[in-house]
Amino acid sequence: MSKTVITYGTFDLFHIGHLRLLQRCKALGDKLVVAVSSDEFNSTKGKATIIPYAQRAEIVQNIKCVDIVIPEYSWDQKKEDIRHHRVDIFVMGDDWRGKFDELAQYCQVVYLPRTSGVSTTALKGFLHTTGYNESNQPFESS
Ligand code: C2G
Repeated sequence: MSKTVITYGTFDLFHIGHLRLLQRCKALGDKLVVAVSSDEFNSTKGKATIIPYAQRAEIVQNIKCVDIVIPEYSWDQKKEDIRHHRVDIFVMGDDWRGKFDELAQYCQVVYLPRTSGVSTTALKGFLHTTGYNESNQPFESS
């Protein structure tokens, strides 16, 4: 009986913590659906993305353990996503522990320990303190 896993995230400046999370999600089932936050939704989280949604989604789609990428437009779409994709397990890193427990009425809810020592915020801070001049323009790959 195949098992479908779903997880949500921005995946900006994709790093090893994101990869490890996705790999561990996939290890819990057979099919992995990843909802990538749109730039607009991400700004409601108080975070400005550096890498535009289309590129973040394409990077995540091309990761070996990822089967389907969908956009995340709002906090409220999870229940519908779980129904639509017949999700068995909802997974988030444990910085979100407890925040999505209400989804336990629809599927199993799992919080996995984060990978220590790396975060997009830390990467941005490192670039800033080492002289990277944070511009407000989104990064446009050449
Ligand atoms: N993560 C991790 N280890 C890190 C950094 C992140 O395991 N060192 C996990 C987070 O816990 C999350 C996922 O990687 O489960 C994606 O992290 P972000 O891109 O920061 O996503 P976030 O902004 O937390 O958005 O509706 C839920 C939100 O969209 C989650």
